[in-house]
Amino acid sequence: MTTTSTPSNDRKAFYDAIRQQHMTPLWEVLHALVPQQPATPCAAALWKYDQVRPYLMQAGQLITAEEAVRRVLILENPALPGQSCITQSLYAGLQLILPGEVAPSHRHTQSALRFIVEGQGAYTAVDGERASMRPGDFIITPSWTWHDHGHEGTLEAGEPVVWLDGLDIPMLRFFDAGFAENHAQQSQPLTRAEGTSYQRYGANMLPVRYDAPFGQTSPIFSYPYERTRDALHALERQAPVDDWDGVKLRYVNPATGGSPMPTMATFMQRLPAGFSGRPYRQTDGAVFSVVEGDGSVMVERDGQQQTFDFSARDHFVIPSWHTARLSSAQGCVLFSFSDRPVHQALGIHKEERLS
Ligand code: GTQ
Repeated sequence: MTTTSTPSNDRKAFYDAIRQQHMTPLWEVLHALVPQQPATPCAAALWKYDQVRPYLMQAGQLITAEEAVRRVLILENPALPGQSCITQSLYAGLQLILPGEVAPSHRHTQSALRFIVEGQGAYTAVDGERASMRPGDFIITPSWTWHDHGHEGTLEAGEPVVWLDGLDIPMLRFFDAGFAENHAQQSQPLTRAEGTSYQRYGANMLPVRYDAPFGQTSPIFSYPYERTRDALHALERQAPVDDWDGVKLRYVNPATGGSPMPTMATFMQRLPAGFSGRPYRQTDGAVFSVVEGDGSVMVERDGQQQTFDFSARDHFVIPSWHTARLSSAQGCVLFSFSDRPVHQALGIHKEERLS
């Protein structure tokens, strides 16, 4: 039951009186506090890369990576302007690094993922080891690990490198649990050869005395696209394709089978050519980066329907409990991330696959 939305004068006077005591009546807000189903303030949205890219390059002329610390254009949910978030719990941005630049080393309790969108020649260094960035690679920065980004190309021959940053910034803000500090050096000292972590933890094997170097976070910090892509394409040829997802895999922490980070799950999916997906909705709002190909997503909530046509390097967000239906005429590959591990840890994750 909801109460009347226009309280009587008696009640208004009462509310004014109790406000002095920093109290407010539950019955005026109960229906909003405990909704019958998720009622996110977020909107579905699409960022077309050909419209976004010129601004990224303009940012490259306006400020250096060093001065900016991180030269990023935040993807803000259009319904939450000024809040630096793409959903209520997730942050997303597009970061640019130019040949010769360094984004100085720091660490923070926020976990980060990088999904490489374009360009060659950049690297990120995490906890003493570098990972080269190639388009489609998924890289993580575990909570409280030193990280800096750089580009080894020359101004004449190098390419700009752009990646999607996904962080749990709003979650840590919500919990008031954020800490950060800067490294004494621009680039942290390297203590391991590139690829060491992948050899150690990424060959379906683990060191005999596995030491969980990053706690619950995956010890692999670069998941190369080449392997993911091969897996998806082989599965498309030789195994049944899911009617809702196409061929969809989740990235794992190989030591636990859980998500690569405690707060964020990541996925890669292939929609075969001619795929026309069935509708689904989930409590975890998800952010997508289009890796290859093109397609469309129909998003619906409360009878309001939108269709986004996407192509490679576009980004879009499907908020909580919005019904989505993916399709692709020519086939495509989609990376996505969400806060699902938190929903699952709390026992509140819900998914509906509709027909
Ligand atoms: O690369 O460390 O987009 O600290 C936002 C905050 C990137 C990063 C962001 C960050 C970073």
